[in-house]
Amino acid sequence: MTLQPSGFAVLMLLQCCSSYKLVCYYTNWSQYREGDGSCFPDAIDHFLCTHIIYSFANISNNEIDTWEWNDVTLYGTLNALKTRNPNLKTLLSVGGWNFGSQRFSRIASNSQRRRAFVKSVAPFLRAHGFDGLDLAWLYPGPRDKQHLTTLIKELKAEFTKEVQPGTEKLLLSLAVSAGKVALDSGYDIAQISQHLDFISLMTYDFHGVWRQTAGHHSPLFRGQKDTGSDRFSNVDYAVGYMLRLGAPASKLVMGIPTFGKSFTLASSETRVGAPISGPGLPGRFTKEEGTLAYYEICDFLKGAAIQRILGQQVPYATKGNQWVGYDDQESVKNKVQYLKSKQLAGAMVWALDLDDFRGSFCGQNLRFPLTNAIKEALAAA
Ligand SMILES: *[C@@H]1O[C@H](CO)[C@@H](O)[C@H](O)[C@H]1NC(C)=O
Ligand SMILES: CC(=O)N[C@H]1CO[C@H](CO)[C@@H](O)[C@@H]1O
Repeated sequence: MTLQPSGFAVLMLLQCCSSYKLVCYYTNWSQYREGDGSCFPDAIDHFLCTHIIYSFANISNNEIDTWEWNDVTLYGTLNALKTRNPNLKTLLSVGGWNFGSQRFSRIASNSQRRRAFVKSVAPFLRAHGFDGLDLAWLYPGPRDKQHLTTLIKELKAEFTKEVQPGTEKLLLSLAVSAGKVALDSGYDIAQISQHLDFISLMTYDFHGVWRQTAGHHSPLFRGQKDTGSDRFSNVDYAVGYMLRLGAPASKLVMGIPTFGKSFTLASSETRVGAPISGPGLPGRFTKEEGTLAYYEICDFLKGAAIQRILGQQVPYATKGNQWVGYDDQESVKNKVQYLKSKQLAGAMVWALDLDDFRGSFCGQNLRFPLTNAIKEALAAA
């Protein structure tokens, strides 16, 4: 095969101007963490991410609404970052775990309620200075599949209609489960992809206490002992599956966690697959069993034994009866290499407030060490 000069020129053009997305979530509840855990949007470096997503907004009387008493203030703080970086895009995410799936079902399945919601979104986003909406319906079930597609189509149509001269069209994104069962039951990926600007694949939380053994929650590749349905529980499988389902690589954003999942070991065994008795102890700041922020992990690593899971290309650490699988600068860089090799649109980070956003826990005096490592790897040739 010979490369025509014109084809070559097009190729050069594409390479010269392509840039990866770095989509970063900020959570509304991180402000309430104690002491150094407390994170407000003004802690965010305005050049760190290409997109920042504020989570979560509520839906009240079928209309998009705030969640926290001070959300409007925080929306302002976040969107003020754009005065210092005019290329930064901000989105508001609606839904989340506490919101639940049922309330989304109710709205999406009824044309009047759907209409009310769709109509409410653009004015709300514009009033608060956002550039788009992120849907965090966790998770649509089999009966929601068609309704989700309709909801997305109608939002897209409304955003298209809403554009005025001098304003840019509002962005529309969707956070999607990376679990095969959830993907099969809840989403018509080929259909919805057409109407979304990007899709954030939540490629983490693959391993939890339900598996009754210690294992990494966001391994890049399948583990040696992952048989049966466990063979779907890794980043590589989820990305490949999304592409096979018809998600264009150019719209797919791969999730990278700045948190780890921890377990309490049941015996003196500490390797991957060791028996566990339950989730790990809560972190000093995040106070949730089984989950640790990267900055809490940095503390944990002092005096811990650190191992890398060779085939899965991620680290874990053990200390006493605690076991934590997490990502570090090396593993996130490696994940970025991977997503580039698949020509994906970029990386998504959950969440900025779980990275070492003060730069005071993980050494190096570097704020956002993991997100910065992702940014650098995306920018590298
Ligand atoms: C979210 O909306 C629901 C439905 O209107 C309402 O009951 C709930 O109180 C709202 N939550 C908050 C935190 O405002
Ligand atoms: C949607 C959502 O999870 N909102 C959270 C905002 O923060 C408060 C904590 O203060 C949570 O209770 C909400 O659930």
